[in-house]
Amino acid sequence: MKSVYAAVDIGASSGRVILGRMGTDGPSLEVIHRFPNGVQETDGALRWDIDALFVEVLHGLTLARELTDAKGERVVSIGVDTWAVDYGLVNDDGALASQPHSYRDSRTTGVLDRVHGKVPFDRLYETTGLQFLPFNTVYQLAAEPSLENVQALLIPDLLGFWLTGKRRTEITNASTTGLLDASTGNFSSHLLDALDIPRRIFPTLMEPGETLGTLLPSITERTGLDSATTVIAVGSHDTASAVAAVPAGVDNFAYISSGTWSLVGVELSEPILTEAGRAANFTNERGVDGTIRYLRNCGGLWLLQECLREWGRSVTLEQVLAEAAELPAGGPRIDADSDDFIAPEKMPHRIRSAAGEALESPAAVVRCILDSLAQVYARTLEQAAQLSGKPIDVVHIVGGGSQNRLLCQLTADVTGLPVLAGPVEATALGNVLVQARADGALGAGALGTGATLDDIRTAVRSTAQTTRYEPSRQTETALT
Ligand code: ADP
Ligand code: LRH
Repeated sequence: MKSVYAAVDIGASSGRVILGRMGTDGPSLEVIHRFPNGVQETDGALRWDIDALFVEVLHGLTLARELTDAKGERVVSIGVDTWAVDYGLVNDDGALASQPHSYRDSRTTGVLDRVHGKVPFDRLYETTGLQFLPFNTVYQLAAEPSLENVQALLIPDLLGFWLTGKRRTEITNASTTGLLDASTGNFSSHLLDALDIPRRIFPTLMEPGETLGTLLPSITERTGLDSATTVIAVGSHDTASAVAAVPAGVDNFAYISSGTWSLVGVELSEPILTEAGRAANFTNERGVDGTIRYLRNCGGLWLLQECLREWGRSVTLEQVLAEAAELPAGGPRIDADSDDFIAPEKMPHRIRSAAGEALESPAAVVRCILDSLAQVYARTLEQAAQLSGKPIDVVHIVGGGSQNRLLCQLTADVTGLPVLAGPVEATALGNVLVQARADGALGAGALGTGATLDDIRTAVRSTAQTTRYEPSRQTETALT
């Protein structure tokens, strides 16, 4: 029976359940279920509706079973990745205290000084190498009324717990908590103690490729999947899975994982915990196979998503992008990276105020967003090269934003570097390929479980669709 791998990939704006198959040419994906995601105000806070998301996951897995049954295939494993940082608090009986807070909630504003009073930010950075973001898990935990007798399960770990009954903490996502020691790869007991966070707060760490467990009877009954189906830890931080599937064929590459956020950086084998890196707010997040994602979390297409939400049906993404592409280069720009754009609501108004110029049409607002993002990308890539000493010959853009032709071209223009855009579903590919490797199925079995990250990328290149954008001098000079 042919083996199929199910990837559950939930971003801040949408989720999907995808079937991955390994063919003689390489991996192929079939998106079988898509569902929207977004923050909602509930009980006076911005939260994720995790119960509704889990219903969607189970629906997707049921479809996976139906579709594979019909073809005489079998879902051998499931991997779950989501956005980072957020978690659900679960008591000893496994009950969830409340729907998880979203990182866009303002509850951490009042606790930053308290945390830094106990451990100043430079000391946090020295240990964790994590960039300052006001919503890092460490600050969210400080905003909880109590951490007694609970464990924090990061969102993919929470979904994994609901599928298998097993509690673990996958390491790529753990590296976004602000409590993982970047040098040792363990939670820092020193930081946990200094911040009065109980040591048992996070379940034991696990690496991508390890088995979390098999499905609970309630899940096999609900989905029809068999009880031998395993849940495999993948790069459960969506960005870790996306970076694992960057179709790089050379060493000197940089990546932009472009979705709600833009994750802009390079891949390293060791963390860089320097003062200069801290000043530039670069992060050292863990990647698949112990790699380091040396990157900055920069503003992203959230700005555009929020404008579209406000404009409603009268403005479509396709139309507004086409109109924005017709506008001249060199228009107004904003700091797309500013914390002022983290919260939802009134985005067009906030962008117009920040631009300080009349942006008459939706297309003018969109052009301003994209010019500004391209500028942030160029600045960040230059810093990444400088701080890491790693030259950059090509920039890979993956994720939903890789379909935005204007953004890709502007990025090539402003950086002066070729841009290779795609695959759109890099995250799901990274998820599927880590599962396939764990199953010994990467490289048609020849490489088996010993396949490296390079082998994973070679597999991606064999079937991924990419579009190349060359820098055009005209726009480059207009924007820099
Ligand atoms: P996340 O994982 O953070 O939810 P995605 O990687 O799914 O984000 O990317 C979502 C973004 O991709 C949207 O905000 C949108 O701007 C962009 N996008 C999606 N489809 C298209 C398209 N057809 N053309 C251009 N951009 C697109
Ligand atoms: C992208 C992402 C990013 C994090 C943010 C919270 O989806 O995981 O890497 O910084 O969400």
